[in-house]
Amino acid sequence: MDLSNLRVLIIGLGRTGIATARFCASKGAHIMVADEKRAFELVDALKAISDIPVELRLGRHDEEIMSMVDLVVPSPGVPPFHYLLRAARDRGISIISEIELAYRFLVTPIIAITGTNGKTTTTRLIGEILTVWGKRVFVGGNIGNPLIGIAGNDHDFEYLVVELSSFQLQWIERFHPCIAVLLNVSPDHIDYHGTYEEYRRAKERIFENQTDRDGAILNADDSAAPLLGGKIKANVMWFSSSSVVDRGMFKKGETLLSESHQGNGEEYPISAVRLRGNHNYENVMAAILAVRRCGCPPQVIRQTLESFNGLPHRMEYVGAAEGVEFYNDSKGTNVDAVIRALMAFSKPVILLLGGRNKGGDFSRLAKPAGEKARKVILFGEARRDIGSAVGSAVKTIMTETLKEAVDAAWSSARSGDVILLSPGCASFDEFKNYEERGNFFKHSVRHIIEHR
Ligand code: UMA
Repeated sequence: MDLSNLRVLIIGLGRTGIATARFCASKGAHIMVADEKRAFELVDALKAISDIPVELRLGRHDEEIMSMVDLVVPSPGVPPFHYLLRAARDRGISIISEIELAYRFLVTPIIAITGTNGKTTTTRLIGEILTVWGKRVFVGGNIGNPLIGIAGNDHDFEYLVVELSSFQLQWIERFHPCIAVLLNVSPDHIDYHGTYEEYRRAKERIFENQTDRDGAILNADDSAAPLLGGKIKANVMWFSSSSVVDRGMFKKGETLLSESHQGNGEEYPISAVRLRGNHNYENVMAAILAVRRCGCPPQVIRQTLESFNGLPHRMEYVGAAEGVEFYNDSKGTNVDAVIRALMAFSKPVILLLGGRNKGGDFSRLAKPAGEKARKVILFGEARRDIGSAVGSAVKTIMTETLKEAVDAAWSSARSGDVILLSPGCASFDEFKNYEERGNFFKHSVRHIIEHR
């Protein structure tokens, strides 16, 4: 792809927009950057591009700018119905995501991971196993370091392990991973995609450009996967935490077993895996299938699994006080993640739920919350919506902020309880992101532990 003198409109000046602008500038494109924010809200971002020639369009602007554009690269957070994207479509202007643009300049094999939940854990685990094996690996994407950051500069890597979101996949054309993993799909980001079907369609595009030389890894417990598996051109491998699969991996008792048509199975004892919970065993199986396809020896995998601790803000143990344990699952921003988190505990749970509603169907929480939670503490913008969906199944307490929710949880906890922040919502009503929310929770918990 020749970017020289191409007129590129980048929408959004966050991490993706900055990296894309820098890359396009290095290739001699004419760059225009549009962002809804004003200059005073973008001070750091503007500093990050101050040394490259960029035409800025801040705040809301006229769709007429499209008459000056050959290519549009929207940041992931820009929804498909955004007025500038609509205007670009109407004029037949090409729209591609940053991962698609990066792909055109990459030479290293890509292992791509998507799914509603577990993608960061699986991405990091694959990266870790390959690194322990001695490979030179880039780990990035939706994790926080955009793929475009290494475009044209990836010759020294042997694998690119990339977490992808539906936002990034919806604007691909040729993007082609040699191994693609779809961990699971459950309703999320409906406010952005419009419908669950659109969200799912975007995720499934991860397999779109694969050929019979590639590997596709799918969850056999996902009811829509058999139909999808039949349409994929790549070699499909399955994983399941509930039933036997004939090509791939499954959980049997306390062992993760792999099966292949050749009958040369392998065993990975769960006792040697640090991560806990069926959802994590699924992530582990998907990771094992991916690295085995790369030829990584089982002993390297076992060795890595014994030391891989998981990630902050994902079912992270924070500490205990007076027999009450605290867990931070701030990354649990959708209903399915909350259900998975609840299912991992056998002790009574006091669940902290709330934040900004992303269009989640909270009624699905009523049954699992009724079974597993002794109380649900509601907070944030979505508290009333969630309260009316789960209130008949479990005792709820209404608070406004996360701080009040933590205090209410601690006041009502008894020895033997688990206090779990798994909010099922986005954080943006009160925090910058889920990390800031999780750190705030951990700080509040440590304060309780130290001052009780
Ligand atoms: N903006 C507009 N108009 C809009 C939307 C956004 O002008 O309609 C502007 C904002 O004012 C802001 C900029 O765009 O200045 C932000 O762009 P962005 O929201 O795409 O954020 P980035 O900083 O580029 O981060 C993105 C991903 N963000 C989202 O998908 C929302 C990051 O994933 C990712 O780490 C980063 O690219 C690098 O690839 C975060 C995320 O929450 C972690 N992802 C979702 C998830 O995991 O569930 C998909």
